[in-house]
Amino acid sequence: MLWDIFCRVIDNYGDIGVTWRLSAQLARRGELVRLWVDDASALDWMAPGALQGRWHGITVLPWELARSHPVEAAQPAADVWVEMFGCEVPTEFIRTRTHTEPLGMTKPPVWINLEYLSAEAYVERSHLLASPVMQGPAKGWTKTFFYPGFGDRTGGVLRGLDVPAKLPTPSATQERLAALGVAWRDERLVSLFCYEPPALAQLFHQLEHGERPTLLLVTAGRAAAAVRALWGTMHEHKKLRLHYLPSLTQNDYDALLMHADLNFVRGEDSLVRAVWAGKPFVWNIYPQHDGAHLAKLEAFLDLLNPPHSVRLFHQAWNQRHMDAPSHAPPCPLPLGDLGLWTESVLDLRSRLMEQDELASQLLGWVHKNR
Ligand code: TRH
Repeated sequence: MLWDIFCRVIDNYGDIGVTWRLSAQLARRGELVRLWVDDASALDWMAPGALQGRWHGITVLPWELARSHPVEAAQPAADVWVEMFGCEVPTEFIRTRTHTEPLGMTKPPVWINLEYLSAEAYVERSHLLASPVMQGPAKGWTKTFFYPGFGDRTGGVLRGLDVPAKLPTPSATQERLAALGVAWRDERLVSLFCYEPPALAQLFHQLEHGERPTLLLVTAGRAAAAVRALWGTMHEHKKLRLHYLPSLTQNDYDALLMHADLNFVRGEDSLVRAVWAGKPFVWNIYPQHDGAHLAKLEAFLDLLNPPHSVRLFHQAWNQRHMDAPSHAPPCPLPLGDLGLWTESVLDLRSRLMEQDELASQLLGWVHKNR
């Protein structure tokens, strides 16, 4: 089948990261994807070759083309339209399709609105709800809401083929890190991908004074900027050593999570990868102005059911500067609870392994409803 997948990048890398991952997984199953995106720049490092058409089955196209040259852009007509995260197919593009295929004469595409991931209860209630289009050129057609999620009655999460069956050996880790230009001295390995958590300074203080040396692998972008704001040009202090990573390919980033002892992740896509990596992790949830992210965080923690100390640390890690009391009590990273913490991640991972993953579910549903 031919899929038109539409993505608008709001900020950060999650919108395009999830969209790319879904496109790649569909292509791996023999589907053809036209990926319409308004800002494809992150694909340059996330999936080298994507913009040059070197990924079999996927063509990355500028969103603007679907608007400015809809007649050419819409040819051949796709079987499926996917709107990622509530973005909307350009009206001009829809109009071309409704003009050439007036309602009632030929079939409209299967039209999916793929939503954000959440562990909240509304996901099961809303998954696969139909939404009739009430206005515009496609009036009378139907979109279907597809909700990623963690339960049986949701659309599942993206997986891929690379979930490790066993832990990587130290020599495999050494090799993987060397390939990324990281010299590892057998310290505790921690990866850091975050926004600007006010608790960062406290975490550094704890790791500097810890018993075991730590190598902190700081990802490029906002995490690196937040760390530099604290540490300036310093790279090592007491028991803590920093290594600033370049922007990694998505595959290299996924692999890194499997090799680290502990991962700090954020947003949506890296959270899912952290679960697949099977290592303890801390989630920096994408903050929303109305505070709605806090209920989403709690719902996920209820699902993960980690030790109480991990829940407390998440609450501290996800305080924003404006909410953080200036004399917040110290909330240490619960390194003493790593065993139970890991167990909770592995337990969630095995529950997810039993679930059909997102690309298969989506494909199955589209096949049934064409
Ligand atoms: O970048 P994010 O914070 O994205 C967020 C979320 O998606 C959020 O839900 C959304 O509303 C907001 O953006 C607009 O975090 P996320 O979701 O983990 O996406 C990061 C992507 O970047 C993921 O696909 C992994 C990838 N990545 C790399 O490929 N290489 C890297 O070096 C790093 C650090 C990340």
